Amino acid sequence: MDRLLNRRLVLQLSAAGAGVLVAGRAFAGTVYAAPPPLAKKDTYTVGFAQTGLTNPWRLGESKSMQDEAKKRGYTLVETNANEDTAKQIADVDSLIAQKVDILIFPPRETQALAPSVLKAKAAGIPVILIDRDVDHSIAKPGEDYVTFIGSDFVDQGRRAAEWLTKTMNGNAKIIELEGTTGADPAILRKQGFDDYLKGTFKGTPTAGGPQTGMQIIASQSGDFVRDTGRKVMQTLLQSHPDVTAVYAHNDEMAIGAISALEDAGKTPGKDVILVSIDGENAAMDAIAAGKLGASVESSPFFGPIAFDTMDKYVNGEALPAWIKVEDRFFDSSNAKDFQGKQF
Ligand code: GYE
Repeated sequence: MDRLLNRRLVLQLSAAGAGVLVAGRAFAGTVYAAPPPLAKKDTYTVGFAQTGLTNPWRLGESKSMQDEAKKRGYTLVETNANEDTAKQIADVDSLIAQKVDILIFPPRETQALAPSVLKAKAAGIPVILIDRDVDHSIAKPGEDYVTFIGSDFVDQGRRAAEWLTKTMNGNAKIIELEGTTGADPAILRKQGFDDYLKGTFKGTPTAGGPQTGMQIIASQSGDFVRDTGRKVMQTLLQSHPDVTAVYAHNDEMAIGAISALEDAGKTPGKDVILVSIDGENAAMDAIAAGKLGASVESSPFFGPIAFDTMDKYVNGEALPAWIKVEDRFFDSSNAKDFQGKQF
């Protein structure tokens, strides 16, 4: 996008005295037709509103952001929402009030955090979203925020479904453990997986059409949390003792499900085949032990790419609306090589 043109539009809009409506509240002041510019400086204060620090993935992401900020001599102001969406909204408000130079953060829920992106824009603070995206009907990349850096969640779901279909020879009774309700990865990982089985996958249609033998017998949120995954699995096992496969939207819930299966006297990897997403250390161990079948990678190491993107933005480089992170795949053929090397 042409930054000069953007500045001209900014001037036009501010001259028109336009206001902006954010979640029903009016904001006066400058309205940018593009994300607010960020001037070249020696150092920056970066606001990083983390969703929580309750799993290895989040800890890995925070460390990656902290390490990279340190390396560049930038100040990182990190908040912790303790996996509470209302708290993350308040955290972003407070980072805006502190007038950080830029906000880089993962919106916990795709709709709930979209107005926060618009508020930052109205306050003249550019936003880069990492790992999770907001609803584009409320806030648009390249316009309201700089870009989204993250994985192709739909494709992660598709890859999990493809692996499971092959491994189960097209026949399975599946329990799906969904991530946080309203979170971009939970919505899209479900879409990719379910659509593959229905034969309605968009983009890369399934060669074999609908997988009629692959039945999702229950699908419930485990909030991306290990112990919640264990409890949900424990409950679902009572109504669905005939389960033969589990698709968990992250490794932590798969590991919780493995405990629940073992408690119920089942052998994970034999009686029930599990597939999940992330690629954390505990998943590598579970794959090596034959309990978890496979894990699609979803890397938490956003520090280097997030700060590189920020520098590109400062330099006026054109950026795509989505900076896609490529994901590897872990199964019994390679998990041993990654044990202890992940997060
Ligand atoms: O898969 C999960 C975490 O937003 C992509 O959130 C991320 C997901 C990740 O809690 O483990």
